[in-house]
Amino acid sequence: QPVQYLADYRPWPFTLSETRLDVTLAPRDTRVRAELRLTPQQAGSDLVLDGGTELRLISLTVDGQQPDPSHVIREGERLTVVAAALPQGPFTLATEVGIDPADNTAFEGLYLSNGIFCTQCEAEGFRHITFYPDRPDVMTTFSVTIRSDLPVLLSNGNPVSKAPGVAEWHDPWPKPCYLFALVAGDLVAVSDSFTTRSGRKVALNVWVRPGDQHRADFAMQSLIKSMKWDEDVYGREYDLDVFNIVAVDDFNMGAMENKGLNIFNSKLVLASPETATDADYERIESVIAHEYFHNWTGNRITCRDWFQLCLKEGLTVFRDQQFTSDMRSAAVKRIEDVQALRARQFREDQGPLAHPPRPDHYEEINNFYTATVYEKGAEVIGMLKRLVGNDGYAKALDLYFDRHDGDAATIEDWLKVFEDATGRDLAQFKRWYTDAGTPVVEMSEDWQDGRLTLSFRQSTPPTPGQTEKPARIIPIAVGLLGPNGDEVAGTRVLELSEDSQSFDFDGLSARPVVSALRGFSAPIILRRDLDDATRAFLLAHDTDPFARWEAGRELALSALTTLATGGEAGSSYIASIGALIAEDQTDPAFRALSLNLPGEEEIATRLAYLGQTPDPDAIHTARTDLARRIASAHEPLLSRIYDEMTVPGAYSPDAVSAARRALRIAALGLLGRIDGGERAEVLFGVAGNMTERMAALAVLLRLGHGAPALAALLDEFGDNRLVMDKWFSIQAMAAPPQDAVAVASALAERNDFDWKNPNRFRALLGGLAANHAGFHSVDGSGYAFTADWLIRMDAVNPQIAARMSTAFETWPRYDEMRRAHARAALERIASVKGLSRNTREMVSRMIA
Ligand code: HT7
Ligand code: ZN
Repeated sequence: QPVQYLADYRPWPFTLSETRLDVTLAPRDTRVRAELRLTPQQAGSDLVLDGGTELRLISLTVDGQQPDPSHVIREGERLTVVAAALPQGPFTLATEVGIDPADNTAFEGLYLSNGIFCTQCEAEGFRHITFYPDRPDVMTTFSVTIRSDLPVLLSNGNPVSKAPGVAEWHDPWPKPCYLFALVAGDLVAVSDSFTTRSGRKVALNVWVRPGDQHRADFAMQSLIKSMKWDEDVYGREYDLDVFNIVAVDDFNMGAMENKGLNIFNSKLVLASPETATDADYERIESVIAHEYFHNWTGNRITCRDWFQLCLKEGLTVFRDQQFTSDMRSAAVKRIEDVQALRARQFREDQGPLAHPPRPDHYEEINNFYTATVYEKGAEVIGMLKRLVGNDGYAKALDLYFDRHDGDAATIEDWLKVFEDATGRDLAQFKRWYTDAGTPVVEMSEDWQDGRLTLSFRQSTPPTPGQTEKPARIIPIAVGLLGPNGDEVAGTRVLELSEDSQSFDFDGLSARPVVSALRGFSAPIILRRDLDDATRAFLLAHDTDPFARWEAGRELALSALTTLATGGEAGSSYIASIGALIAEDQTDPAFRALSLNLPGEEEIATRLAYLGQTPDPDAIHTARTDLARRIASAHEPLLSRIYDEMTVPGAYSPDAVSAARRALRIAALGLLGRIDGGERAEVLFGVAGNMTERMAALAVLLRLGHGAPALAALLDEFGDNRLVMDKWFSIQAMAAPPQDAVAVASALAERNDFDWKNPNRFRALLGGLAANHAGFHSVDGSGYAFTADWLIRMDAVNPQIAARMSTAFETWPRYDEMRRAHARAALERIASVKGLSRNTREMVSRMIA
């Protein structure tokens, strides 16, 4: 398939008013009969359908007649019925194909996961089920009959009938085929109901394997909260009689928003205190919400084409972030989101894979489900909201739902509703969607006669294929603090729109300290010359939680980068952080976030940004040493925190309890540097929850004392896939760097390294990639090991191989030796005969 260009978009020359599917399930020979009700829109158009090369075409008729064989042409992933064989008015195309779900290891289309038939159709999986116009702008109602002896047979929409061996479903809401789903298996449901504000009673089910029911309650409660929140905050009601969620073990991503039948990776549904961490619970709540919110932002209003992916994903991430802020601590959520954005999206923007939130070309769309499309897409909406205000945002969203319900829309449509609802011209703002790269904004201050002048200069470094980067609209939220820490001017949003700009603050009696980029008001890098004393002041006094945390982060990063390049630093940070964590009234989650040192990857990114070549071993040593110094300097305080932050009573994943545990384990991580792992060993033995056990295990592994704890976990949870995924990943992640590749290699030899399962593969390979100094071993062993496995995975599951290949995306910033090893590994992957389009595109972009 050649490169696809946004500029080449053309509407499909037929309309499709109805799709009927009749599916007879069998592991090796499933039969799919499809009836499509079509009407030509342009005389003389051939009917071109998508269909995988593996589909066995059994029959094809047009209005019940078999066309002349010369009028039906199969070429690659296309099936064409030439115009001469088609009526000029409406007609029915009927096909029957045979497919082999048991052989489907790519988990795209219809496949078997542990005895459960399930589907994954986004982005272009439906073409592996039947011949079809597999594009999101073709929307139709679906009626589905499923034939199988399995007890539970599910599809989209509302149930029509169920008898032994057969079930019928009808989805009245026109949808593109990427939202189609079918599930069949021996499943049990945790059930509840939700009555919408207009009185529709919706049956809710979370379907899991028998025996897992007790781990599905939290997912159900998360769903109910999401349904209520979307009514209260966005006025969006659910629109079917049932909402089903199914958990499956083999799944390429987190979850999928199929209409009325969400399918989830089991790790995002199943949770119990002894198997799931606080982070798992928070993630389950947010992903259940995310998929549910797609019902409006994605399903009722979908995307015209896949270039518009951030239309649904950016908005739905933005909505799920708002939801989590409302359910938990808004300040903590914002800091977590910024950390994730910087770790994943800034990394993308600064490397060879940089692309805009709305790309204008791609080879393989599955490679564009990225942090840029999702998380930066959400940040862009956050900026829009900041620029037009809460009322403007609410009006624009109401207009969006009114105007585009039932549409396959574009980013232009989205911006137009904001323009029409608020009167604001968004032509320049649109660059956030079309231009790649993270803008760098330099801020300087001038103080004269009671007037403070803030001057800004913005620039965006070039990215692949985009050298010119005109100025963007950038909202910078600023507040001013007086010498005693009082806020002398509340938050004001400065709007940058030119390369250079200045703003005055008049009538000030003393020179204030500027708190800038409050709430991380734009996804940029803000550069300002601040000394440690001013950062320490902001860390002590800033009233904006993000800016406060950021001041501490900057102090830590400046110490760590100095230490990693042979300098002396850290005392200012150590003193400031001690004062912060001693603040008993401050949210423990905030204190925990501030106490956790930046990771090694983040330090490397900062060094690269400063124009230096990061040395992974020196970074590791610098971070370890600083952690040890913090622990020694504050041992009594950390020890008190560790003892006090226990959570009495039965485990609960709520935000308040989780915050206490977060601070407790942050203290444990530091104390483990000086107590020989004594506390961690005790905690691992007595903790009744996975959060504390995993934290304790990480401490023990770092010290090389993890064997007994690992054996205990294996004994207790050897048959629990989700716990075993953690068991694999933590070993690769927390191993001392010099052992990391050996540890990963030994794990890969185990019988329970079921590598075709995406979670298990990600656990091991992702765990190693997260061990910064281990993955970037100077002998190239981390790269070689990863390349071996990517090549192996590519032959069975290209999506997973391509996604995991991003472990290499930062390779150009390292030293010559490492670069040579990385390039060799990438070239070795590129040289594989029959390499998938997915991995080929990723690797060639990385070595371009
Ligand atoms: N819209 C979904 C994205 C998706 C996906 C999910 C599972 C497996 C393969 C997939 N390809 C694309 C998930 C979401 O963003 O909600
Ligand atoms: Zn999504």
